[in-house]
Amino acid sequence: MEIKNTSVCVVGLGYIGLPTASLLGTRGFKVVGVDVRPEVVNTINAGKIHIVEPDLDVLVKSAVGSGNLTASLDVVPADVFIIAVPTPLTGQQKPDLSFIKSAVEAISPYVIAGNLVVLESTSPVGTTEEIVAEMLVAAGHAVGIDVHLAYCPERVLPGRILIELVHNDRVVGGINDASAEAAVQFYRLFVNGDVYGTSAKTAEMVKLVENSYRDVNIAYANELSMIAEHEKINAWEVIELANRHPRVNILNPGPGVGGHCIAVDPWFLVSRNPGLARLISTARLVNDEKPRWVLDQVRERAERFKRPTIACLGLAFKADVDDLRESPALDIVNTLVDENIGDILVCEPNLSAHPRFNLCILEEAVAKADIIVLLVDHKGFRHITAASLKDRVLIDTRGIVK
Ligand code: SAJ
Repeated sequence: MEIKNTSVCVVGLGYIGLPTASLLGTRGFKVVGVDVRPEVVNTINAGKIHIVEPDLDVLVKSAVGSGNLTASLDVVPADVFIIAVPTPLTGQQKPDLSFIKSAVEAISPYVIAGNLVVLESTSPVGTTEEIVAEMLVAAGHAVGIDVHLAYCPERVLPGRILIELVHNDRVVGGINDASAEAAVQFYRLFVNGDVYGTSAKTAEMVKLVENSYRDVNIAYANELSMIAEHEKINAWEVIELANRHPRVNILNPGPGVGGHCIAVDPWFLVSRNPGLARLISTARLVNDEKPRWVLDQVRERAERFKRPTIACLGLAFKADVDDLRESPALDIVNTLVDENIGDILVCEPNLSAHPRFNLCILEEAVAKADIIVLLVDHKGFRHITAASLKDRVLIDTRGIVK
Protein backbone atom coordinates (compact mmCIF):
# COMPACT_ATOMS: atom_id res chain seq x y z
CA MET A 1 0.00 0.00 0.00
CA GLU A 2 1.37 3.42 -0.97
CA ILE A 3 -0.03 6.78 0.08
CA LYS A 4 -0.34 8.29 -3.36
CA ASN A 5 -2.32 5.38 -4.79
CA THR A 6 -4.59 4.92 -1.80
CA SER A 7 -8.06 6.39 -1.53
CA VAL A 8 -9.81 6.59 1.83
CA CYS A 9 -13.47 7.12 2.67
CA VAL A 10 -13.97 8.35 6.25
CA VAL A 11 -17.54 7.93 7.50
CA GLY A 12 -18.39 10.41 10.26
CA LEU A 13 -16.78 13.86 10.37
CA GLY A 14 -16.86 14.58 14.09
CA TYR A 15 -14.12 14.95 16.70
CA ILE A 16 -12.21 11.93 15.36
CA GLY A 17 -13.29 11.54 11.75
CA LEU A 18 -12.56 15.11 10.70
CA PRO A 19 -9.04 15.33 12.18
CA THR A 20 -8.27 11.86 10.72
CA ALA A 21 -9.64 12.73 7.27
CA SER A 22 -7.78 16.03 7.13
CA LEU A 23 -4.53 14.52 8.41
CA LEU A 24 -4.74 11.81 5.72
CA GLY A 25 -5.50 14.47 3.10
CA THR A 26 -2.45 16.54 3.99
CA ARG A 27 -0.31 13.39 3.89
CA GLY A 28 -1.31 12.78 0.26
CA PHE A 29 -4.12 10.23 0.49
CA LYS A 30 -7.19 10.92 -1.67
CA VAL A 31 -9.88 11.31 0.98
CA VAL A 32 -13.64 11.67 0.88
CA GLY A 33 -15.21 12.45 4.25
CA VAL A 34 -18.85 11.48 4.60
CA ASP A 35 -21.37 12.93 7.01
CA VAL A 36 -25.16 12.83 7.19
CA ARG A 37 -25.35 16.54 8.17
CA PRO A 38 -25.45 18.79 5.05
CA GLU A 39 -24.24 21.81 7.04
CA VAL A 40 -21.10 19.89 8.10
CA VAL A 41 -20.40 18.80 4.51
CA ASN A 42 -20.81 22.38 3.22
CA THR A 43 -18.66 23.87 5.98
CA ILE A 44 -15.79 21.46 5.30
CA ASN A 45 -15.98 21.88 1.53
CA ALA A 46 -15.61 25.63 2.15
CA GLY A 47 -12.35 24.79 4.00
CA LYS A 48 -13.86 25.61 7.38
CA ILE A 49 -14.63 23.59 10.53
CA HIS A 50 -17.64 22.98 12.75
CA ILE A 51 -15.81 21.87 15.92
CA VAL A 52 -13.24 23.60 18.10
CA GLU A 53 -9.83 21.96 18.23
CA PRO A 54 -6.41 23.66 18.13
CA ASP A 55 -4.94 23.90 14.59
CA LEU A 56 -7.71 21.81 13.02
CA ASP A 57 -8.85 24.82 10.98
CA VAL A 58 -5.43 25.12 9.33
CA LEU A 59 -5.23 21.39 8.61
CA VAL A 60 -8.72 21.22 7.07
CA LYS A 61 -8.08 24.33 4.97
CA SER A 62 -4.86 22.85 3.67
CA ALA A 63 -6.34 19.37 2.99
CA VAL A 64 -9.36 20.85 1.18
CA GLY A 65 -7.19 23.43 -0.63
CA SER A 66 -4.86 20.71 -1.96
CA GLY A 67 -7.85 18.88 -3.46
CA ASN A 68 -7.10 15.77 -1.40
CA LEU A 69 -10.08 16.15 0.95
CA THR A 70 -13.68 16.59 -0.07
CA ALA A 71 -16.76 16.15 2.05
CA SER A 72 -19.86 14.39 0.79
CA LEU A 73 -23.25 13.21 1.96
CA ASP A 74 -22.74 9.95 0.09
CA VAL A 75 -20.23 7.15 0.43
CA VAL A 76 -17.89 6.66 -2.53
CA PRO A 77 -15.73 3.70 -3.61
CA ALA A 78 -12.32 3.64 -1.86
CA ASP A 79 -9.43 1.36 -0.95
CA VAL A 80 -9.87 1.96 2.77
CA PHE A 81 -13.10 2.69 4.66
CA ILE A 82 -12.80 4.20 8.15
CA ILE A 83 -15.91 4.30 10.32
CA ALA A 84 -15.71 7.05 12.97
CA VAL A 85 -19.31 7.61 14.00
CA PRO A 86 -20.63 8.25 17.53
CA THR A 87 -21.54 5.41 19.92
CA PRO A 88 -23.62 7.18 22.57
CA LEU A 89 -25.34 5.61 25.56
CA THR A 90 -29.04 4.91 25.73
CA GLY A 91 -30.99 6.04 28.81
CA GLN A 92 -30.31 2.63 30.39
CA GLN A 93 -26.51 3.04 30.12
CA LYS A 94 -26.41 0.61 27.17
CA PRO A 95 -24.38 1.37 24.03
CA ASP A 96 -26.37 2.66 21.07
CA LEU A 97 -24.74 1.04 18.02
CA SER A 98 -27.27 2.36 15.50
CA PHE A 99 -24.79 4.81 13.92
CA ILE A 100 -22.28 1.99 13.36
CA LYS A 101 -24.98 -0.14 11.76
CA SER A 102 -26.04 2.72 9.46
CA ALA A 103 -22.42 3.36 8.49
CA VAL A 104 -21.87 -0.32 7.62
CA GLU A 105 -25.07 -0.34 5.57
CA ALA A 106 -23.90 2.80 3.77
CA ILE A 107 -20.45 1.47 2.83
CA SER A 108 -21.49 -2.10 2.06
CA PRO A 109 -22.58 -1.50 -1.60
CA TYR A 110 -19.20 0.14 -2.32
CA VAL A 111 -16.93 -2.43 -0.66
CA ILE A 112 -15.02 -4.62 -3.13
CA ALA A 113 -12.33 -7.31 -2.97
CA GLY A 114 -9.00 -5.89 -1.80
CA ASN A 115 -10.57 -3.25 0.47
CA LEU A 116 -9.70 -2.62 4.10
CA VAL A 117 -12.55 -1.65 6.45
CA VAL A 118 -11.61 -0.14 9.83
CA LEU A 119 -13.93 0.63 12.71
CA GLU A 120 -12.56 3.43 14.93
CA SER A 121 -15.67 4.24 16.98
CA THR A 122 -15.41 3.25 20.63
CA SER A 123 -17.37 -0.01 20.79
CA PRO A 124 -18.31 -2.83 23.13
CA VAL A 125 -16.05 -5.88 22.96
CA GLY A 126 -17.23 -8.06 20.06
CA THR A 127 -18.75 -5.33 17.88
CA THR A 128 -16.35 -5.74 14.95
CA GLU A 129 -16.95 -9.49 14.72
CA GLU A 130 -20.57 -9.69 15.82
CA ILE A 131 -21.98 -6.64 14.04
CA VAL A 132 -19.66 -5.25 11.35
CA ALA A 133 -18.35 -8.58 10.03
CA GLU A 134 -21.76 -10.24 10.19
CA MET A 135 -23.43 -7.38 8.30
CA LEU A 136 -20.75 -7.39 5.60
CA VAL A 137 -20.90 -11.18 5.27
CA ALA A 138 -24.70 -11.04 5.03
CA ALA A 139 -24.26 -8.54 2.18
CA GLY A 140 -22.12 -11.10 0.34
CA HIS A 141 -18.59 -9.90 1.16
CA ALA A 142 -15.82 -12.44 1.77
CA VAL A 143 -14.73 -10.80 5.01
CA GLY A 144 -11.30 -11.90 6.21
CA ILE A 145 -10.58 -13.46 2.81
CA ASP A 146 -10.63 -10.69 0.25
CA VAL A 147 -12.04 -7.86 2.38
CA HIS A 148 -9.89 -7.07 5.42
CA LEU A 149 -11.64 -5.87 8.56
CA ALA A 150 -10.05 -4.37 11.67
CA TYR A 151 -10.80 -2.34 14.77
CA CYS A 152 -8.49 0.56 15.59
CA PRO A 153 -9.52 2.78 18.50
CA GLU A 154 -8.62 6.42 18.62
CA ARG A 155 -6.87 7.45 21.85
CA VAL A 156 -6.43 11.18 21.31
CA LEU A 157 -7.01 13.76 24.02
CA PRO A 158 -9.39 16.60 23.14
CA GLY A 159 -7.27 19.75 22.99
CA ARG A 160 -4.26 17.76 21.67
CA ILE A 161 -5.96 15.72 18.94
CA LEU A 162 -3.68 16.63 16.04
CA ILE A 163 -0.49 15.97 18.01
CA GLU A 164 -1.72 12.71 19.52
CA LEU A 165 -3.21 11.45 16.23
CA VAL A 166 0.31 11.27 14.81
CA HIS A 167 2.43 10.56 17.88
CA ASN A 168 0.36 8.15 19.99
CA ASP A 169 0.94 4.43 19.65
CA ARG A 170 -1.95 2.63 17.97
CA VAL A 171 -3.48 -0.75 18.68
CA VAL A 172 -4.92 -2.41 15.61
CA GLY A 173 -7.06 -5.51 15.95
CA GLY A 174 -7.93 -7.63 12.94
CA ILE A 175 -10.71 -10.17 12.69
CA ASN A 176 -7.90 -12.47 11.51
CA ASP A 177 -4.12 -12.16 11.06
CA ALA A 178 -4.32 -11.02 7.45
CA SER A 179 -6.74 -8.23 8.40
CA ALA A 180 -4.57 -7.13 11.33
CA GLU A 181 -1.52 -7.04 9.06
CA ALA A 182 -3.30 -5.00 6.37
CA ALA A 183 -4.50 -2.47 8.96
CA VAL A 184 -1.07 -2.24 10.62
CA GLN A 185 0.48 -1.46 7.21
CA PHE A 186 -2.10 1.27 6.62
CA TYR A 187 -1.63 3.01 10.00
CA ARG A 188 2.17 2.82 9.70
CA LEU A 189 1.86 5.07 6.61
CA PHE A 190 0.89 8.09 8.73
CA VAL A 191 1.45 7.32 12.45
CA ASN A 192 4.83 8.10 14.05
CA GLY A 193 4.09 6.08 17.21
CA ASP A 194 4.36 2.30 17.27
CA VAL A 195 1.50 0.31 15.72
CA TYR A 196 0.66 -2.96 17.48
CA GLY A 197 -1.33 -5.70 15.77
CA THR A 198 -3.72 -7.90 17.76
CA SER A 199 -7.24 -9.36 17.56
CA ALA A 200 -10.30 -7.14 17.07
CA LYS A 201 -11.77 -8.11 20.45
CA THR A 202 -8.52 -7.33 22.25
CA ALA A 203 -8.26 -3.92 20.59
CA GLU A 204 -11.88 -3.15 21.51
CA MET A 205 -11.21 -4.05 25.12
CA VAL A 206 -7.93 -2.09 25.23
CA LYS A 207 -9.78 1.11 24.42
CA LEU A 208 -12.46 0.53 27.06
CA VAL A 209 -9.90 -0.49 29.64
CA GLU A 210 -7.85 2.70 29.18
CA ASN A 211 -10.77 5.00 29.88
CA SER A 212 -12.13 2.80 32.67
CA TYR A 213 -8.69 2.83 34.31
CA ARG A 214 -8.78 6.60 34.36
CA ASP A 215 -12.39 6.67 35.57
CA VAL A 216 -11.65 4.28 38.45
CA ASN A 217 -8.60 6.31 39.46
CA ILE A 218 -10.50 9.61 39.35
CA ALA A 219 -13.29 7.98 41.39
CA TYR A 220 -10.69 7.05 44.00
CA ALA A 221 -9.52 10.67 44.15
CA ASN A 222 -13.12 11.93 44.31
CA GLU A 223 -13.96 9.53 47.12
CA LEU A 224 -10.85 10.63 49.05
CA SER A 225 -11.86 14.28 48.65
CA MET A 226 -15.24 13.59 50.25
CA ILE A 227 -13.68 11.63 53.13
CA ALA A 228 -11.07 14.38 53.67
CA GLU A 229 -13.75 17.09 53.73
CA HIS A 230 -15.65 15.07 56.33
CA GLU A 231 -12.46 14.84 58.40
CA LYS A 232 -11.83 18.60 57.87
CA ILE A 233 -8.49 18.09 56.19
CA ASN A 234 -7.25 19.21 52.80
CA ALA A 235 -7.62 16.39 50.25
CA TRP A 236 -5.05 17.88 47.89
CA GLU A 237 -2.42 18.03 50.62
CA VAL A 238 -3.17 14.39 51.50
CA ILE A 239 -2.82 13.39 47.85
CA GLU A 240 0.33 15.44 47.29
CA LEU A 241 2.00 13.88 50.30
CA ALA A 242 0.79 10.34 49.48
CA ASN A 243 2.13 10.81 45.94
CA ARG A 244 5.63 11.26 47.42
CA HIS A 245 5.56 7.48 47.82
CA PRO A 246 7.43 5.95 44.86
CA ARG A 247 4.55 3.65 43.90
CA VAL A 248 1.56 5.91 44.55
CA ASN A 249 0.16 8.27 41.93
CA ILE A 250 -3.33 9.47 42.84
CA LEU A 251 -5.19 11.64 40.34
CA ASN A 252 -6.99 14.91 41.08
CA PRO A 253 -10.43 15.20 42.63
CA GLY A 254 -12.85 17.45 40.79
CA PRO A 255 -16.57 18.24 40.57
CA GLY A 256 -17.21 14.99 38.66
CA VAL A 257 -16.11 13.39 35.41
CA GLY A 258 -17.24 14.92 32.15
CA GLY A 259 -16.64 14.67 28.43
CA HIS A 260 -18.05 12.08 26.08
CA CYS A 261 -15.45 9.36 26.68
CA ILE A 262 -14.46 8.63 30.28
CA ALA A 263 -17.98 9.11 31.59
CA VAL A 264 -19.37 6.82 28.88
CA ASP A 265 -16.94 4.06 27.88
CA PRO A 266 -16.84 2.15 31.20
CA TRP A 267 -20.56 1.43 30.76
CA PHE A 268 -19.68 -0.53 27.59
CA LEU A 269 -17.72 -2.98 29.74
CA VAL A 270 -20.40 -3.00 32.44
CA SER A 271 -23.30 -3.61 30.06
CA ARG A 272 -21.79 -6.83 28.67
CA ASN A 273 -20.38 -8.01 32.01
CA PRO A 274 -22.72 -6.66 34.70
CA GLY A 275 -21.83 -9.21 37.36
CA LEU A 276 -18.10 -8.96 36.78
CA ALA A 277 -17.49 -5.23 36.28
CA ARG A 278 -18.31 -4.32 39.87
CA LEU A 279 -15.40 -1.95 40.57
CA ILE A 280 -15.89 -0.25 37.22
CA SER A 281 -19.61 0.31 37.76
CA THR A 282 -19.08 1.56 41.32
CA ALA A 283 -16.45 4.04 40.09
CA ARG A 284 -18.96 5.34 37.55
CA LEU A 285 -21.52 5.85 40.30
CA VAL A 286 -18.98 7.61 42.58
CA ASN A 287 -18.02 10.01 39.79
CA ASP A 288 -21.63 10.59 38.74
CA GLU A 289 -22.56 11.37 42.35
CA LYS A 290 -19.81 13.95 42.81
CA PRO A 291 -21.73 16.93 41.32
CA ARG A 292 -24.56 16.21 43.79
CA TRP A 293 -22.06 16.31 46.66
CA VAL A 294 -20.68 19.64 45.41
CA LEU A 295 -24.23 21.00 45.22
CA ASP A 296 -24.81 19.97 48.84
CA GLN A 297 -21.69 21.90 49.80
CA VAL A 298 -22.99 24.99 48.01
CA ARG A 299 -26.47 24.69 49.53
CA GLU A 300 -25.00 24.33 53.00
CA ARG A 301 -22.88 27.51 52.58
CA ALA A 302 -25.77 29.39 50.95
CA GLU A 303 -27.94 28.89 54.06
CA ARG A 304 -25.61 31.26 55.90
CA PHE A 305 -26.83 34.16 53.71
CA LYS A 306 -30.22 35.71 53.12
CA ARG A 307 -29.78 35.57 49.35
CA PRO A 308 -26.16 35.00 48.39
CA THR A 309 -24.45 36.00 45.18
CA ILE A 310 -22.71 32.86 43.99
CA ALA A 311 -19.90 33.12 41.44
CA CYS A 312 -19.36 29.90 39.47
CA LEU A 313 -15.95 29.76 37.84
CA GLY A 314 -15.90 27.50 34.77
CA LEU A 315 -18.51 25.63 32.74
CA ALA A 316 -16.39 23.38 30.50
CA PHE A 317 -15.90 19.67 31.19
CA LYS A 318 -12.21 20.18 31.86
CA ALA A 319 -9.46 22.79 31.87
CA ASP A 320 -8.74 25.00 28.88
CA VAL A 321 -11.37 23.67 26.47
CA ASP A 322 -14.72 25.17 25.47
CA ASP A 323 -16.42 21.76 25.34
CA LEU A 324 -19.52 21.56 27.55
CA ARG A 325 -20.52 17.97 26.75
CA GLU A 326 -21.40 15.97 29.88
CA SER A 327 -19.80 18.78 31.90
CA PRO A 328 -20.28 18.38 35.67
CA ALA A 329 -19.64 22.13 36.04
CA LEU A 330 -22.52 22.93 33.69
CA ASP A 331 -24.74 20.45 35.51
CA ILE A 332 -23.96 22.13 38.85
CA VAL A 333 -24.56 25.68 37.55
CA ASN A 334 -27.83 24.66 35.86
CA THR A 335 -29.08 23.14 39.10
CA LEU A 336 -28.13 26.23 41.14
CA VAL A 337 -30.04 28.43 38.71
CA ASP A 338 -33.03 26.03 38.66
CA GLU A 339 -33.17 26.01 42.46
CA ASN A 340 -32.90 29.81 42.59
CA ILE A 341 -30.85 29.65 45.77
CA GLY A 342 -29.08 32.93 45.03
CA ASP A 343 -27.93 35.28 42.30
CA ILE A 344 -25.67 33.22 40.10
CA LEU A 345 -22.74 34.75 38.22
CA VAL A 346 -20.95 32.62 35.65
CA CYS A 347 -17.42 33.07 34.36
CA GLU A 348 -16.20 30.88 31.47
CA PRO A 349 -13.21 32.49 29.74
CA ASN A 350 -13.28 29.98 26.85
CA LEU A 351 -16.77 30.96 25.70
CA SER A 352 -17.89 34.30 24.32
CA ALA A 353 -21.56 33.66 25.14
CA HIS A 354 -23.94 31.05 26.54
CA PRO A 355 -27.65 30.68 25.71
CA ARG A 356 -28.73 30.43 29.37
CA PHE A 357 -26.21 32.47 31.36
CA ASN A 358 -24.85 35.97 31.03
CA LEU A 359 -21.14 35.40 31.28
CA CYS A 360 -19.01 37.85 33.24
CA ILE A 361 -15.30 38.33 33.68
CA LEU A 362 -13.44 36.86 36.63
CA GLU A 363 -12.81 40.18 38.40
CA GLU A 364 -16.51 41.10 38.31
CA ALA A 365 -17.59 37.64 39.51
CA VAL A 366 -15.15 37.69 42.42
CA ALA A 367 -15.91 41.30 43.38
CA LYS A 368 -19.67 40.70 43.61
CA ALA A 369 -19.68 37.21 45.12
CA ASP A 370 -20.49 36.03 48.63
CA ILE A 371 -19.66 32.46 47.65
CA ILE A 372 -17.17 31.41 44.97
CA VAL A 373 -17.49 27.93 43.49
CA LEU A 374 -14.40 27.07 41.47
CA LEU A 375 -15.46 24.33 39.03
CA VAL A 376 -12.79 24.18 36.33
CA ASP A 377 -9.02 24.61 36.66
CA HIS A 378 -8.69 26.86 33.61
CA LYS A 379 -5.35 28.69 33.18
CA GLY A 380 -7.09 32.01 33.83
CA PHE A 381 -8.14 30.88 37.32
CA ARG A 382 -4.83 29.42 38.47
CA HIS A 383 -3.46 32.70 39.83
CA ILE A 384 -6.36 33.13 42.29
CA THR A 385 -5.12 33.18 45.90
CA ALA A 386 -7.12 32.70 49.08
CA ALA A 387 -5.78 36.06 50.35
CA SER A 388 -7.22 37.89 47.28
CA LEU A 389 -10.70 36.49 48.05
CA LYS A 390 -10.78 38.14 51.51
CA ASP A 391 -13.81 36.97 53.51
CA ARG A 392 -15.68 35.36 50.63
CA VAL A 393 -16.66 31.73 51.07
CA LEU A 394 -14.71 29.49 48.69
CA ILE A 395 -15.63 26.03 47.45
CA ASP A 396 -12.65 24.94 45.39
CA THR A 397 -13.60 21.67 43.69
CA ARG A 398 -10.24 21.47 41.89
CA GLY A 399 -7.93 22.39 44.76
CA ILE A 400 -6.06 25.10 42.84
CA VAL A 401 -6.50 28.12 45.13
CA LYS A 402 -3.45 28.40 47.39
N1 SAJ B 1 -10.49 14.58 35.56
C1 SAJ B 1 -10.47 14.70 36.94
N2 SAJ B 1 -9.30 14.43 37.60
C2 SAJ B 1 -8.16 14.05 36.94
C3 SAJ B 1 -8.20 13.92 35.53
C4 SAJ B 1 -9.38 14.19 34.87
O1 SAJ B 1 -11.46 15.06 37.58
O2 SAJ B 1 -7.14 13.84 37.60
C5 SAJ B 1 -11.75 14.85 34.84
C6 SAJ B 1 -11.67 16.00 33.86
O3 SAJ B 1 -11.85 17.23 34.52
C7 SAJ B 1 -12.78 15.67 32.90
C8 SAJ B 1 -12.73 14.15 32.85
O4 SAJ B 1 -12.04 13.74 34.00
O5 SAJ B 1 -14.03 16.07 33.41
C9 SAJ B 1 -12.07 13.56 31.61
O6 SAJ B 1 -10.94 14.32 31.25
P1 SAJ B 1 -9.57 13.66 30.71
O7 SAJ B 1 -8.65 14.76 30.37
O8 SAJ B 1 -9.07 12.66 31.68
O9 SAJ B 1 -10.00 12.81 29.44
P2 SAJ B 1 -10.81 13.11 28.06
O10 SAJ B 1 -12.21 12.63 28.28
O11 SAJ B 1 -10.63 14.48 27.56
O12 SAJ B 1 -10.03 12.11 27.07
C10 SAJ B 1 -9.93 10.72 27.38
C11 SAJ B 1 -8.47 10.27 27.23
N3 SAJ B 1 -8.29 8.95 27.79
C12 SAJ B 1 -7.29 8.70 28.69
O13 SAJ B 1 -6.51 9.53 29.08
C13 SAJ B 1 -7.18 7.27 29.16
C14 SAJ B 1 -8.09 10.26 25.75
O14 SAJ B 1 -6.78 9.72 25.58
C15 SAJ B 1 -9.11 9.41 24.95
O15 SAJ B 1 -8.79 9.36 23.56
C16 SAJ B 1 -10.46 10.07 25.11
O16 SAJ B 1 -10.81 10.00 26.51
C17 SAJ B 1 -11.46 9.32 24.23
O17 SAJ B 1 -11.82 9.85 23.16
O18 SAJ B 1 -11.81 8.19 24.57
